[in-house]
Amino acid sequence: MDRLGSAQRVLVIGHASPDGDAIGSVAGLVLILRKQGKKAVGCIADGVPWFYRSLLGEDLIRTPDQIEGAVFDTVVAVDSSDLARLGDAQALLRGGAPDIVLDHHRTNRGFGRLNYCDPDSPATALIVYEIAQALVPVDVELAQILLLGIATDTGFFKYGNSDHRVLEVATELVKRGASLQRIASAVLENKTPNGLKLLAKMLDTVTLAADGKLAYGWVSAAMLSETGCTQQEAEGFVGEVRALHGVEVALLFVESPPGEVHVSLRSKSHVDVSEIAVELGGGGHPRAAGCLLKVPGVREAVQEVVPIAIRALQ
Ligand SMILES: [Mn+2]
Repeated sequence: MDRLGSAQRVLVIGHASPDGDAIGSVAGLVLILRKQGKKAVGCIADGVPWFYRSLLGEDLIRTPDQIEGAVFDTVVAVDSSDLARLGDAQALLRGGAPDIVLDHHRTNRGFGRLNYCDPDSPATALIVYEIAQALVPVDVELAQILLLGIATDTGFFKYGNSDHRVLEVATELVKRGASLQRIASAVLENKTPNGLKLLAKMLDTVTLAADGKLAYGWVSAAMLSETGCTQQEAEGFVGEVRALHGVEVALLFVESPPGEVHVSLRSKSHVDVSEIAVELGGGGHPRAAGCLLKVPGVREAVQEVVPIAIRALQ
């Protein structure tokens, strides 16, 4: 915190393929620093997906090429468990490491010069809220962006991490003018007709194993090109697989670009899927984790990951 206090020109980086918590934490911290009179800007490798854009100011988060050459005295990485998660934004780091890491992933590798990681915090945005409370007034703009991070990382207050503290903070943010309805509409009601066609194709692949305790499905590069979709449109598909009654572990394999397969791992009650993800070079939380495999295709990824998941269920 002292380190952040002395900073004057700050770059805040979130992870590539950002979720609501990455966006909320980056934009929230940038707003706090600007309210303190500092120069601050956010950066996310792939930029902000279109459906989040109605929820935050345009000048808060840039892509790496938009801020190349700018000078910062402090770089903060948020909601990211390791350096590789920053994607192309790694090029902006001096000496190959951020000055400060703020995170809540149990699998955080401590890749910053200073590291603050609270695995008991349901969202990095909740940590940012605590920073805001100590430093600046939480106005409607800041409240909205922090509620985005908290709502999305708790599955809109239905995951096991939605404790009374989360609901109290959410209540406080709503009191300050944040709209849960706007967030839910932007995040959950953004499907395209092509995205629904892709979902239908994915549902067709769903396979059960381990006496119905494991379910997995996939999206191949061919399925993406046949439906004219990007990987972004498969976001959330793993939740459809986990929704099956009796399933403890759900896996979704997404091949994009060809030669790379993103694996999303989810569990319902007791299997720690972050251990599986770490074994495969990724990271995450006990109930939600991910990893990236360099394999020829979805079939090879399934062959590699499914036996590990079956073992974890035994
Ligand atoms: Mn998070």
